[in-house]
Amino acid sequence: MKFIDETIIDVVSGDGGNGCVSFRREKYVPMGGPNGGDGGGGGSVILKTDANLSTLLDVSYRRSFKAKRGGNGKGKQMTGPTGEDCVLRVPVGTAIYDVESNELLADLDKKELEFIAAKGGRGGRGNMHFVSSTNQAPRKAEPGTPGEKRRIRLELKLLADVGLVGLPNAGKSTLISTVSNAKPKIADYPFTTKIPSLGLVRIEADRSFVMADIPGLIEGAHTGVGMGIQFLRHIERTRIILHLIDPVDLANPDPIANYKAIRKELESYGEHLANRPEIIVLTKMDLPEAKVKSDEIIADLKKLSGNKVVCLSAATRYNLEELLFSIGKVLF
Ligand SMILES: Nc1nc2c(ncn2[C@@H]2O[C@H](COP(=O)(O)OP(=O)(O)OP(=O)(O)O)[C@@H](O)[C@H]2O)c(=O)[nH]1
Ligand SMILES: [Mg+2]
Repeated sequence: MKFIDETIIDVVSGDGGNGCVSFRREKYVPMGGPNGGDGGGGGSVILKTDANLSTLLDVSYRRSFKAKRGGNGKGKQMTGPTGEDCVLRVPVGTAIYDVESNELLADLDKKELEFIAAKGGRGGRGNMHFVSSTNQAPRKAEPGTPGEKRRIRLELKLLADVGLVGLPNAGKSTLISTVSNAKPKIADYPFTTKIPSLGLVRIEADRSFVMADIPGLIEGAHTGVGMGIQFLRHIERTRIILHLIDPVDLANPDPIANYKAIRKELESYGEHLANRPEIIVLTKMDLPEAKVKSDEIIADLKKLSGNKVVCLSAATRYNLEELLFSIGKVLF
């Protein structure tokens, strides 16, 4: 189980703009004094925590992040424009390390925290600053200081937001492998999944979450039957439970009874888990008999659970968007 999301990026701040050499030109004033303005400061690369994110997916899509250069100063004491910062949004809990020294630079453990990963260069001073009693017409101005360049590693301990539960063969691993980067083993025999896995799911720009796939539960799991309920601890802190039901499970032909059996196992694990928001997912809708069966039971299942029921096919992606949308509504 990959507990840590990690990515390495290059951050480059903007150079400061150069100071300007310029002199006043006015009618009837033969020798105007120096009036070259300062260069603008370069932009910084800033990491900022966002409570809506729970993975580093958005950052890891790009390798390098660059802020803008400051503008050069101009005559008439005009300061150059400040370079725009480059702001990266990262999830709360992101730790930042310098790749070269492996030093921990910052631990962004609260929301709306900022860390300047590369500070923008300073703008150079224009020649108006260099007047002295011996030099009334300085031809000197400073160049801006260069921006910083640094390679950093972002590290995030993953906590699952969404947990998948259901009988063996319900289609849990197939679902996580369809919507996320997780690639668990999938097969048509029970208890294919023996260890939990985590997947990162992206639903739109700046919206991603962590899904956990765990081994199937069966009736009596809380007494140790099958693989037991010990794996429920991996989804203990999730914010939603997706309860997957195969409506045409040959080994367990009554989907309503299946639903109740799994609910009983969740309840025996603890109220906190049983009271978690739940979305029921009827799987394998590409099979005609699954569609027929789901039409028969959907009203009863809604009434019994009081929860949303989504009919889904991971194989054809039927209603996959709708499911992700419903998850997004609970999470964000
Ligand atoms: N036709 C069809 N078959 C599916 C679909 N999703 C899963 N399956 C099949 O159902 C079987 C079980 O799928 P898994 O994803 O391994 O089920 P699981 O819930 O992870 O099972 P365990 O790990 O044993 O608990 C496999 O043969 C899958 O190919 C689907 O959308 N349509
Ligand atoms: Mg599985």
